[in-house]
Amino acid sequence: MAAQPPADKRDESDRGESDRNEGCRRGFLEDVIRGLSELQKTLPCKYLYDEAGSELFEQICKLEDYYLTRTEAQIFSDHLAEMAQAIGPDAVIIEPGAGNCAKAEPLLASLERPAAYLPMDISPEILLAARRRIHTHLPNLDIHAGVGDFTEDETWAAQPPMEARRRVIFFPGSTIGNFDPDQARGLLRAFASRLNKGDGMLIGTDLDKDPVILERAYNDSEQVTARFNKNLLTRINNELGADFDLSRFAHRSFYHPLRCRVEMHLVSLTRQSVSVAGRAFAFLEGETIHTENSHKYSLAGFRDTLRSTGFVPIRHWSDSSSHYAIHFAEVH
Ligand code: AVI
Repeated sequence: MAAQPPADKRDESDRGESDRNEGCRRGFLEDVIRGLSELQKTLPCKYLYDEAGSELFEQICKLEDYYLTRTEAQIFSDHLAEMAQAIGPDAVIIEPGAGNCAKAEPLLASLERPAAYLPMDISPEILLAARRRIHTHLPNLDIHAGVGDFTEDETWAAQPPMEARRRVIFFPGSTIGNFDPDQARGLLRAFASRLNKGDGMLIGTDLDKDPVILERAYNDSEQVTARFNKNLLTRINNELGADFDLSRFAHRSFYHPLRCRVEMHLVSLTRQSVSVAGRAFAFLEGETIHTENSHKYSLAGFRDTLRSTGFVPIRHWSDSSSHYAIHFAEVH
């Protein structure tokens, strides 16, 4: 059994935990009220990932129709040695939004004398389990897990200062695609500002392609993506006392060619009113809640984005169908 703090300290830390939970709930409620009050109703995609949503996302990653995860994994396994060479020896690897750190582990194992690994994630449990697992395979690697939201300064400020020949941000999974282009540039500029000249970034991006392939990936035949999308309404019902009737909403994803993105929506199947924490929101039949954007980049377009945010694109690796790319860039 894990050691417990003394009872008085436990009360204090329980209170801290419940204050944090209450703060999170309040932030969630504010975002939901704000999003549902807009002309085009929206909900921030970060709320898709509660426990059930994260499990559904893991299932999505294994789907035949969702080519992104396996294509990225194939590129990593085909080119790991070249990536390790591009990064070079004695590097500190920083991974914002690391989750279970599964993608970093083979990379760390192929690096020459990695100086340290700094994964960041909002879930302390997932980070601790990952640290334990990596430690058994790479016992000499220094691992400092940072708990927090990687878009916030305090999460970065809590990192230990590290002497290293080079620091490299590792940002796989096409997570950058879920940020609108302005936000994506803001995030990349923030990454560059946390690094020094000559430091690096290894980042995965899904590439623009035939809309049929894209739409299949986000409307999979097993309907897992539909469950992932609708789980957001279940979460709002459970956590915010709402009364969304899931049978009156449908999942819809489509490619928007001018914006080069797949949009995910929840469509109201009838005219209806939904109550969230005592506030009523009216829906017309066919009206949607926009729940996610997944931007698709061209190779040249993403290299331009890198150049405009403080990086120099050094090289990239892709699959034979050019469905996905992993870029290595340095800070200039
Ligand atoms: C996490 N992210 C990169 C996924 C994507 O493809 O945009 C999330 C996702 N949404 C629906 N399917 C997968």
